[in-house]
Amino acid sequence: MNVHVKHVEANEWINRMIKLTKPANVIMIDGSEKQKEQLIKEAVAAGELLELNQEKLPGCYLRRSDPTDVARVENRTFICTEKEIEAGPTNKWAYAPSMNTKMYELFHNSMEGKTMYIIPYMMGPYGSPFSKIGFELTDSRYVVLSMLIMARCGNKVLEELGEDGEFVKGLHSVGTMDPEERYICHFPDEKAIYSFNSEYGGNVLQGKKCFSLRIASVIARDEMWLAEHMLILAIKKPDGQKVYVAAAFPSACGKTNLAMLVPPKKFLDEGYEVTTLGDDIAWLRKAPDGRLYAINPEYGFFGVAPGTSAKSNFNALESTKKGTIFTNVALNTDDNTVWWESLTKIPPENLLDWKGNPWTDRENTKGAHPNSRFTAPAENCPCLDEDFNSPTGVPISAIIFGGRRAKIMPLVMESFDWNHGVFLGSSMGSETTAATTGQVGVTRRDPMAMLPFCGYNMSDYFAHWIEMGEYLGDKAPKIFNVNWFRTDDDGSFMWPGFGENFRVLKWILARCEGKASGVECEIGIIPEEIDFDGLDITSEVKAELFNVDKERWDVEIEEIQAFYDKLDYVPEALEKEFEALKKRVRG
Ligand code: OXD
Ligand code: MN
Repeated sequence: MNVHVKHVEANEWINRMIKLTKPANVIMIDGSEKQKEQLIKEAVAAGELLELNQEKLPGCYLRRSDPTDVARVENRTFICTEKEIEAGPTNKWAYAPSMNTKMYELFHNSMEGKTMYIIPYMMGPYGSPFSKIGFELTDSRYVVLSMLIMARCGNKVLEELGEDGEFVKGLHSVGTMDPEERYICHFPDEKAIYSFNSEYGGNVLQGKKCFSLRIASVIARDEMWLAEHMLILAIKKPDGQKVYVAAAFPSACGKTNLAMLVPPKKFLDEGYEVTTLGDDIAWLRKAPDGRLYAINPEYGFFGVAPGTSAKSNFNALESTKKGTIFTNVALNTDDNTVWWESLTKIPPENLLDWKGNPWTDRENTKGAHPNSRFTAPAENCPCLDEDFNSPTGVPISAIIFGGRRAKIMPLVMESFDWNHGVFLGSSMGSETTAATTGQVGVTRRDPMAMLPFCGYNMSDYFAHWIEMGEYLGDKAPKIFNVNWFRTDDDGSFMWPGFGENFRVLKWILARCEGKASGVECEIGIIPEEIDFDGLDITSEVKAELFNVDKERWDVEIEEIQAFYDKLDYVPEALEKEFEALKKRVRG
């Protein structure tokens, strides 16, 4: 069995992988509707996908995964290099030659009797200097159909690759699903990704976290750009001008909701509009005009279903109404549609839970898995920005960091300058919720929301950010920090969040235009005034949202120190920022 690809190196590698895995069949994914329809037909016949109500949800299917394979597995995700210091203490490292041998053993004959699908895919728009190409060779139809949503795939990609373009190698096999032998391996030196014994999107849709963050972050360091865990959105002002921002939040902080925010009516009436370019990943480069431009390398949304409703995120919900694969949500057997927690207040009567069993114990179990997902085409999104496919990307005016902090962080603040902004990103953290861990309220440091996604040493990553600031000079975006999750003494959220977050964006926008004043405090620049007009909150709450509690900050400083102490080194510029913070807080 062999195939022919025009690209000499790709051709040699693909045929070597065919020899290694020994599939019974090989199919090249061409990106055509016809081939996709055929694969869907086969997947439905094989029971891999369940066809949903095609009148209500055209082109939509339900997938029930192996129950052990429902999320990313950080303890099975490896950065494989020659030296441990290249991966650094925040990554799980493996010695590349040994892991290569392990991969060879695992993949040997792994596709026997199966079909290998060759997916040529592109991260980023066609014809863009930002874009990068990869191949994923997989024996999973579900992965192919998901990749067709999440990335630009097929013949057009091969055309862009030509005979000598660069590409990232990727091999995936479903294996036996043994969680103990699950491997998500990255070889940054070889630009290769191997994933085995999983079909979960965050692990094996290789274009996403594996390529666009872990491998791309290494390429970005070498080529002087940034590959970040960031949403991209546009704010259109009443005068028609657009301002673009990119924002990084750890998982479970409402990134998709912010990306697709609907401003309160008052602002819509004034002529403001928010449009979305991406909800998870941004690639940012200095353009010839000196500014930092961003693209979203992805082509779809891989969103968490529970919590998504017409109220919380109308645009995300609309995006799932056609051509979507739902994974591990509940099935409403009355009309063959889907359901998940909070989609409706009262669950429908006849539901099968995410495992496919009648959902009877509604008190103690969930209908949909808490990490159940929709894989939806971005083109479905009603608020998708007109520049989603723009090869040049969009100029970023502000970078926003954020997390879930009950007491420490103000609703919004601006950094004093780029290096201070990098310090904010490097020390950012988020408090765990009941959904993520048994221990509630523990701060997990997650610098730039990249802790699980940086493909190299975190210290070098911070140094790269500092260098990017020098490279961009006075054209660098401003950096902000936001926190939607401040709580009062009873533990209730003080800020309404969701669409009301637009008020914060509006201040950020005004700061970027030099039109709003701020007040310097110990930890950053907070608003002198923010547009709370029409919002029912007391002046005490308003003040509390920006309060800097010095005693708590004293503890926070110790915690940041403890995190910094775990790193191989802290770049001098960040040490300086940290010392300055200590002085401001402790006097
Ligand atoms: C995601 C994540 O799935 O960040 O996007 O975990
Ligand atoms: Mn993410």
